Amino acid sequence: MSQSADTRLPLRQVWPDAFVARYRAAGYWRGETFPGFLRDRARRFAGDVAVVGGEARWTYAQLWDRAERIAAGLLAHGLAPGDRVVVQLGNIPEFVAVVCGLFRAQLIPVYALPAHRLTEVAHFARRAEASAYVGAEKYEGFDYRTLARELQREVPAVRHVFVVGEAQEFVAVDALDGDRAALPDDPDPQSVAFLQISGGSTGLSKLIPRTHDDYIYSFRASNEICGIGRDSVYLVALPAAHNFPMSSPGFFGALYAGARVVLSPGPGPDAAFALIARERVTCVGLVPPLALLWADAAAKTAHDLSSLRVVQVGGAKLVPEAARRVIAGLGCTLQQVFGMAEGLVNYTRLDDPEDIVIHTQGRPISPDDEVLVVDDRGEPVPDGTTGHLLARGPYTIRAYHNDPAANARAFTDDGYYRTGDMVQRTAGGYLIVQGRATDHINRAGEKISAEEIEDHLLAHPQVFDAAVVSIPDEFLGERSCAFVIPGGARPRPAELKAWVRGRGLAAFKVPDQIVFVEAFGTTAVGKVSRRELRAQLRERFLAQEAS
Ligand code: OOB
Repeated sequence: MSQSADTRLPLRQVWPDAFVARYRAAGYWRGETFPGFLRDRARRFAGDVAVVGGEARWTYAQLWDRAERIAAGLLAHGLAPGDRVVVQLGNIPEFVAVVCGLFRAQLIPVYALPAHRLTEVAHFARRAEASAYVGAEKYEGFDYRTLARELQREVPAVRHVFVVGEAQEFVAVDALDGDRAALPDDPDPQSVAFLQISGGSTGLSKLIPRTHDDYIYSFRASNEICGIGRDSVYLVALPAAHNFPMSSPGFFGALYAGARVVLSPGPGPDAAFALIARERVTCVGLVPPLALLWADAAAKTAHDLSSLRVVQVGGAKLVPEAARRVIAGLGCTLQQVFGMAEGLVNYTRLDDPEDIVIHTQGRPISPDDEVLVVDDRGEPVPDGTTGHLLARGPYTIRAYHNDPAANARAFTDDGYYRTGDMVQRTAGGYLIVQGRATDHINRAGEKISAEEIEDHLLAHPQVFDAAVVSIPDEFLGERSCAFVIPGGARPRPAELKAWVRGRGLAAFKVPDQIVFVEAFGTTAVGKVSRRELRAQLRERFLAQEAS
């Protein structure tokens, strides 16, 4: 048994009884579990190819066999069901095998992105009370064994490290094996299956507990909306740990359908186009800047992309003109996806008229997704008016893990999640994203909290004050700009950027631009909120740029 098991915070995601009854009666929650459906597909589609990546080409039977081997090996090393395991792997087949193995052993994956560094990974490990970490030997030139060593120094509760590739002093994932008779029965479908990382709000990333029932519903229903069946081939081009390529419909949707999952080592056309041609890929999810890059590259490529049926774009706003370019460039069906790791996902439907596909971010998956658009006082606004988006439903969480302060802010008394997004609803129930109420930067789909980066800048001895804002960017959609009041000698911008990176953060969080100012302006004295201050700085900067 894991020693800490008794003292850790329980993993919970609870809907009120009446909602549980309703979601079951409607057939959304069917009592399926990850190990349950994976075992079933391994039996039914044993010889079909499930996962392709690098040199690997695993059938459903082989994937399940690997998962069981990994599961038994992890338990043999002393992990116990309920233990949380930070998983930081790139788009390699082992990502899928490890996560399926964790599910099989009732261990709880905590998904870190490959871009995350020590500060972030340590935060996830602490918050989740993790006892293990799984990383790769190397991915995109970075050695995760070094990170693992630092992590263990900083968070000693992380007692186990498992490595894909050359493990050095750690345990190799490839060497994992154990007594399969020791594997547990399948879990309670309403129990938490994993912890996802929040993208869409302020401060440090929060942990999102998703249950078997709710998550499986979300990708099973997505399969139907996105046309995923057994003959589909789904390409994971974005980081596999992100909710979009994981479940909208993502690789889990594809595995649920008995389809083929192909992992692209990078999101760019160079890596992806060859795979599309070779594997006859039918569906892929992209963020807007990538979709534009792909649309341009498609005109020039020698690769045959004719198998592509659906290109999904989400994670950040796809403006109408960009949507037109994507449709023209890729010559297949565009599907807009507006989702969040906390739950709610909206899709334009494959048979929607082009006008809707170009101008909206879709409508919710479920008839039981309750979507409210409200003003600052919480009163519903009419269709066509911009307001705050609140959501509640069969796959939207009711609480974050281990974060009462965030829960008090992020959820209403009657259980709606405050998404932080500003939207308009059309008469047909489609949503158009207009912006957001929270101060984060959506940098090509990667979310950066202004507050988090300001904290790191303020720790620099030559920074008196700092405000981080989003600036519209032609390519990224938004880029980050830090306004800095120097304290003493003005540091060089490159120095400040290196400082932020040196604080153990993902590279995408390093400010794209640094602007030194003497003061934050005459109106920005005293009681002005950080939020107003950021807005003022942004406006002044944009006005100056325009003049
Ligand atoms: C996806 O998930 P997260 O958790 O990284 O970020 C959620 C936030 C949303 O609240 C919204 O602010 C923004 O990302 N967002 C969009 C968008 N899709 C996401 N903003 C405008 N237009 C869109 N189409 O990003 C995510 C999760 C599942 C599926 C797709 C995206």
